[in-house]
Amino acid sequence: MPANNKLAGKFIVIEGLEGAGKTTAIGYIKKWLALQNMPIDKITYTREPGGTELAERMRDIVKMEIQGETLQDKAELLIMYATRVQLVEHVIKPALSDGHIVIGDRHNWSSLAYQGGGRGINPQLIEEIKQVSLGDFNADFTLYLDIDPELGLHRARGRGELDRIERLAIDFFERTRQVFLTLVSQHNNAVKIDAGETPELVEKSIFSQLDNWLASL
Ligand code: T5A
Repeated sequence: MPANNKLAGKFIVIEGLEGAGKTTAIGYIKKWLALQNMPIDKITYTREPGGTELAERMRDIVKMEIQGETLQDKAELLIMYATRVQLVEHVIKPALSDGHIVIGDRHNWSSLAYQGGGRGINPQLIEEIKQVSLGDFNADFTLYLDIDPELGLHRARGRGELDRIERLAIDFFERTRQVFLTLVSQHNNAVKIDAGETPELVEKSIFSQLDNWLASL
């Protein structure tokens, strides 16, 4: 079967800390998809939180700081799932049904890692919210870009001012990273990429992991 037929209807997710290079990696995946003769109009890109008009407005709420009122951890978690439901139902599922490949900049693992690991919310509670809101909907393949949080935040600072979450203490990101590492070790359909390497080496690793995954389909 031609590669582009195998890729139709698949959902690839890129996960990682801030500055890991997720946005940059999307450019590499775009190049790889062109090599597989995937038509441009059959590729859908998403980002979380966000990706629909309502979800983008909720993203603004999550990113902003309001004087005198703290966004509660559980409220933050629920907003993440509210945006995800909007995106999955309005964009991702219709695109997959239409034979697109969907490339997601973050998905469910970000909630387990940031709200579970970083904020310390019980992972069982997160799993229950995930089941209620999304059921068994999951990524087909996850590329986790692993980076030392200090380096990631240093890179993120280079592209502008840090937002509400990015200004948290480094141990928040250490805990977040640990959950990502545990998740990648528990899933056969996920791989870890060393995102601390040069862009050329990261691109090479992503190409080789995508080649392996494609061969397994
Ligand atoms: N969040 C999100 C939750 O808490 N729970 C959730 O459920 C979800 C979905 C989203 C925030 O929300 C949180 C996590 C986040 O705090 P965002 O803006 O979508 O925020 O995501 P960020 O991770 O903050 O996006 P960044 O732009 O910071 O990171 P990227 O996309 O990983 O990095 P990228 O590609 O923009 O690269 C950053 C810089 O590094 C350079 C790039 O040129 C760029 O300047 N770079 C490299 N430099 C050297 N070597 C390399 N290999 C490089 N790769 C990239």
